[in-house]
Amino acid sequence: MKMTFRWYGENNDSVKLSYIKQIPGVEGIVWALHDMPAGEVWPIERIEAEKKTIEAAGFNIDVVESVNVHESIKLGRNDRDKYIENYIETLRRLGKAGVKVVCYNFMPVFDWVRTELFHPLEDGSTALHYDKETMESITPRALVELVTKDSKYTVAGWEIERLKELDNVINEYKEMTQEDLFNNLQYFLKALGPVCKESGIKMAIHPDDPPWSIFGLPRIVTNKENLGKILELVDEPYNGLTLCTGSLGANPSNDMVDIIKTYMNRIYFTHIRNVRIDAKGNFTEVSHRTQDGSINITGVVKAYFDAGYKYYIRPDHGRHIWDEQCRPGYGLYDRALGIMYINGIIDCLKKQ
Ligand code: CS2
Ligand code: MN
Repeated sequence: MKMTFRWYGENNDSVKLSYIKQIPGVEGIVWALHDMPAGEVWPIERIEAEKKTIEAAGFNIDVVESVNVHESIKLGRNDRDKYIENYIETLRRLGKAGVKVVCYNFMPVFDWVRTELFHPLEDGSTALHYDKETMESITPRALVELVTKDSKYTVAGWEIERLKELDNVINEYKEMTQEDLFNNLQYFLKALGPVCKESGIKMAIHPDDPPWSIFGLPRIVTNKENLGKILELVDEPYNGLTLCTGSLGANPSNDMVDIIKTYMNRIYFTHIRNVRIDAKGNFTEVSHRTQDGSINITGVVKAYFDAGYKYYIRPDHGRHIWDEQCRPGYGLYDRALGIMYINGIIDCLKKQ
């Protein structure tokens, strides 16, 4: 497996590429043009500039996270084809630049959802947290204010442009069933077939985070059965998964090791994150170490190791430790610790 690290770009990240270089074993930077609105074609010059910066620092640019999907595509609006055309053009350009895997998500309106970004842990660090009762009583707009107010960095998935029409868009989803969303995903994926085959790009859908419906919006990337269904929508290698252990694993009935073993050959990108789930189903993001949370991280890494997994892996969100000032969940320190934990597990398995 190839270790990677998510980075938000020059002047948009508290972490320097030269720091990432000092984490043993990192081969690639997971990147995106974070200011590009969903639905627009990514400019070639900007793709090239990003490639140059990342490669000059000694990393590959194989994985992009994310090319965001325009709401019209998810909703199946009449104007979706024009946004799909734009998406295809972006993929063509990324393929030319050498990108191999594109991560995306198909969550209506919201990306990941939390009720607190700096929830205190017993050890004095803070981390992202989800409280079920708060979610039941809060309005979508109040949630947006809550999530964006405490961060001086843009929060990925909560881009202003995507939230402008919040109330209207939520209304549009009122009549929509999960089946409709599956159909719209299939329509989208089918259209990407030719460009993916021509450029060798693999699409890797990210699970819904958390993996259940919020604000009555349909969500489908939530469990083993649905992942299987998604792969069957277009049963071809270019249609694959991003396996995020902390997203899917926030539902204790999702057995991560079993899911990974089942879909191994279609998982092109892996996010390793641990969460601690309490008796009420609230959860907090914790250190990557297995015993610190509810997810069997050791078992997950072993499943990949045993299968000779050759694709990309990265530590997902980390805690905020050692007073680091960073984008919520995306500091240097705890993600670097996460990598060393994963490296340690792999080395033990190798030596055995
Ligand atoms: C999140 C998401 O779990 C994660 O990695 O930080 O924002 C994720 O990048 C998107 O859902 C992928 O499209
Ligand atoms: Mn993830």
